[in-house]
Amino acid sequence: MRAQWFSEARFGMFIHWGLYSIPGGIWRGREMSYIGEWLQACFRIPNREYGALAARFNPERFDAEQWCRTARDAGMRYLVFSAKHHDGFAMYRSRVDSYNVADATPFGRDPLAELAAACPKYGLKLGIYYSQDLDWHHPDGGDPGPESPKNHGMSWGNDWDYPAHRGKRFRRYFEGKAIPQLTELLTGYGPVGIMWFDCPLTISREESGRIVELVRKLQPDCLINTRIGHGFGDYGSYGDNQLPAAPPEGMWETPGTLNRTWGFKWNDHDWKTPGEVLSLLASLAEKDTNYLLNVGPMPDGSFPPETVRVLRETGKWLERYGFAVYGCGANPFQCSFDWGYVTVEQRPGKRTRLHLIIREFRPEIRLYGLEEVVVRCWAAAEPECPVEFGCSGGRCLTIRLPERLRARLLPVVTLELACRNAPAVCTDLVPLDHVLRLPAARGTIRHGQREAAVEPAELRGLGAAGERHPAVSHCCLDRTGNLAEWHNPADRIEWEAYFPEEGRYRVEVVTVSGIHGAAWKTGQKVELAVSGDGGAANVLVATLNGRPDPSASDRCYIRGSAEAGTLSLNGAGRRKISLRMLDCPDREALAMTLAELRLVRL
Ligand code: FHN
Repeated sequence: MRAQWFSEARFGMFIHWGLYSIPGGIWRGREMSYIGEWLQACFRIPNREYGALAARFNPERFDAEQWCRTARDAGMRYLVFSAKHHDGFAMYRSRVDSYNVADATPFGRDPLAELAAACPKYGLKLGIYYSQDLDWHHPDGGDPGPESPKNHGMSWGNDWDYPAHRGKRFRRYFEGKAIPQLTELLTGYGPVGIMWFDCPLTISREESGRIVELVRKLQPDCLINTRIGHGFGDYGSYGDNQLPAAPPEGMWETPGTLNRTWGFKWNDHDWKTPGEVLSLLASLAEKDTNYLLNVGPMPDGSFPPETVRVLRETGKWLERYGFAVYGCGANPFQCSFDWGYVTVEQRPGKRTRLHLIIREFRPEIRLYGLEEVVVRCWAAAEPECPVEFGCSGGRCLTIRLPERLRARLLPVVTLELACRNAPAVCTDLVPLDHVLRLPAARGTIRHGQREAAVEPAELRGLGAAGERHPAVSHCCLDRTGNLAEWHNPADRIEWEAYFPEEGRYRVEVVTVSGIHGAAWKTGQKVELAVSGDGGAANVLVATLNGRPDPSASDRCYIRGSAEAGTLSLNGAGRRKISLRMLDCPDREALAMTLAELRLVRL
């Protein structure tokens, strides 16, 4: 299978490097707050001035082998290099346009050619980023025009050098620059593993399709991400730094920043710690999703020292625990766990293994619903130490974590099962450690009396360029497994769950923000009804009053939660739980994206 390497790889290096790396977020003494590679649009720098940066581009420390070695030693299996970003400056030797790194700079070399030569030596697949739509240097580069929403107050297209929107003919750019440059990239650099496209804002369906055909013709094994636009592509790109809530269908990838920018910025020191990066990697691995982690090299061609430090740690961890990530499948349980992550390793002809990647140490952890016999349980490479486990009633498996794991960074405990195939897991939702988690992705969504079917077309494929969801009349499960755009009082979500004990429960509504909104937005009035076992429904009406989740580490799609009061349940048993939006005071600002409902036993 041509995509097998991708699903096994799990971890790749994204590289944003260009003229923008020289000013590094500061232009004429003014500092930008947005991502560094958007410098030209942010300060509306004319091409003549921005292009003059080329005369200063001479990265004497650039060493393609060193970059590839760092990626390999970090445990990465592929690399995606920005051959042309929105500024239109080619970071390779282009015969089509002299606005390129080899012809316009004193450096005079072709970094892409050097990377293409180095990648195979370090076992890396080469991927190429190409901004197929936006091109601020070309007079006809993609421009949604003055009427369209801006990107953080900036124009998507170059309306400072080329303000006459009506005169722009995207076709001229497409035929004259994009297609010829893509042909160069696909013919001049050996095998390309991925063509990574971005921001399909104005490109037509026919044009996206043309690019796909070109890639297929010139490099039949090359994968294409869905940001090519119009539903094309071999694998899905989540939004930047976006975390899916549940394993998706098909192959996916999340591109993520190590600080708050893609292109280098002198003053961005908000680095994720190795623990945060590894948690994100494990969280994505348990959703069967790859992590494309960004590096923004400095103007001298070296990686920022903080980047190198973090990558060294990911490398150490993956050397020890990579077996729990590479080639492993998604968490088979109904929920994710507060203590960490679960992946499945299926080995041809051998017993299946479950790997528990522990983010927060607890003396005991529990798994509910495993319908397979556990043969053996151990903690890897400690040196290997046996781990006690036992059945604590029903389908609940208790695993006692050895004390010596407490001080380790995300240690891994492995359960070997008797089965040799995908483990059977029961689909019941039950409280675990006194918390009943009801993920949106496991609920049944109803629009009035109707059960909601699939994601409506308006929402499909969104998020690639950080777009806001368009106004839709009903909520729906989005591609990340969250219930998005909930403002309609006719909508509700229902779950069936089993309560082993009666008692009082605190109700928490866990939400997630898009990049435009706060997750803990408050003011929505919701109704929670719990019914079953013949008795009258137990109803709670509450106005949400939320707060951000302090442990949210993704910094972009931030989770938050709101308490909705307490609820008493008389008697144990099976219950139907239904959550309804009674009133959403400001649909534009307060539409809710529900991640899960939590009932915490008091
Ligand atoms: O606008 C770009 C941005 O500069 C960066 O390249 C990211 C990486 O995923 N993609 C776009 C925004 O989503």
